[in-house]
Amino acid sequence: MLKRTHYSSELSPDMDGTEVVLAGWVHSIRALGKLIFVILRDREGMVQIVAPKQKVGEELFKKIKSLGAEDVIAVRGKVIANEKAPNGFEILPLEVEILNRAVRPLPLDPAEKVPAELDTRLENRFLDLRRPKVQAIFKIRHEMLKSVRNTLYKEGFIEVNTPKLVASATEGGTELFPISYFEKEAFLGQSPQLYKQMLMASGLDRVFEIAPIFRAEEHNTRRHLNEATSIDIEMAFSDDKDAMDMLEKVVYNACKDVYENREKELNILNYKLEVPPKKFDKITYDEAIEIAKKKGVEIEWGDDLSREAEKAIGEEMGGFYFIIDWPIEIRPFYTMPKDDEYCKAFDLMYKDLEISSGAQRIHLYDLLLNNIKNKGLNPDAFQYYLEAFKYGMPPHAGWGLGADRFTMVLTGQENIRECVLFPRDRHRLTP
Ligand code: AMO
Repeated sequence: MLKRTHYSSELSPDMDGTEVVLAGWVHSIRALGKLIFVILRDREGMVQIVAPKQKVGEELFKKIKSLGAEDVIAVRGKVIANEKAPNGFEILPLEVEILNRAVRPLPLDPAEKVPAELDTRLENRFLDLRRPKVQAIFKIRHEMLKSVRNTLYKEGFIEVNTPKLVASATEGGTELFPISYFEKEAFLGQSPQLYKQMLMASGLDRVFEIAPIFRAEEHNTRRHLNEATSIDIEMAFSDDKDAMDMLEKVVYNACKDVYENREKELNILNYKLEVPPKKFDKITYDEAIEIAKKKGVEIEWGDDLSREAEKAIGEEMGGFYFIIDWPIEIRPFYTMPKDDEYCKAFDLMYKDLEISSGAQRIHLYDLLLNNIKNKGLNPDAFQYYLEAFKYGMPPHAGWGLGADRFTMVLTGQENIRECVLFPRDRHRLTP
């Protein structure tokens, strides 16, 4: 097999005369009598191959002519500078290896001559992913994940992996996916919450995990998945403000890295990403409710923010902002109270989209046990977790940042499914 020497993006007119090997898919082919134009597409872009019969010879010409859309090929050829070619150069083929043929007609056209509905695209996701626009989203997602890891490594966080087969719920409100675990009842993990906290008692001190969370949400929205990826952190000897500072750093750096390193992909998506200021505005829950009320949304103190409320608040605030000081009743049992009514929880919003939730946690055994009881939960189900609070648990705080929702923000997508390779929603379990 011919071995690739360059991606298409690594070629330029000043390489005129250089012999290279390219590999990829036939994006399009056009035969004009004794001249064939093939556009070869690889991960990094496209390149034009021009085969004049008289130069490449009868045999190679015939082989090239036999190619069809989406066949996989490797081409050994010469870079020829040509002002009229798409990027100022083209490839004169010397050898073509047909690595695999594609069955035609294709269920989806990666060349995008025929537009397709999202459902059809997701059904044929491997083909859909060949589209530069779709690949751009996942390159940006990759850049974000790399940036997040780099920031957290720099801040002294240790990357961990916690179990996803679990015995109890953590986030009140959302439903669990039950599974059969031999003779026991078990569930798919909604959040690494309890494990992150137990690790604070282990002395690992600062941990993070990037892993799936499973939510049996019945509703099919543009912001919810049944399997999402969560970027979770927990930091000991820290409070809610420290956790928010860390979230600002992570989000700011990711925006900056995507802006600086993925200009090409942002252009393909035709999206103008703005690097936010280093510090984000903070409003209290009470202020958020006032904004929503002022804009005519029906909402009472103590209600969670409805979609309408989020939209109204997002319209007023724009960009990234925190909502802090939430009523105790609407936050999970592990959240540290601030006083009798409010707790040390926060949400990070981007316009009307919640992208992260976090809090300072309760590190005191008695208070935590009381809270579990007050929320109507069974303390026995949390015994293994509660133990960690008896023998030296430091104060701690953390957050979960939705990787899929954050990718929506970084790529300007309106539907979360666009930001996930193989989304799981109410109606989709394959591919
Ligand atoms: P929460 O339940 O708010 O908090 O989730 C944290 C973030 O994860 C993302 N997210 C989702 N994304 C897509 N589809 C879903 N169904 C979905 N559910 C959640 C969101 C959300 O902001 N244990 C806490 C975090 C913590 O306090 O550390 C938790 O899970 O972006």
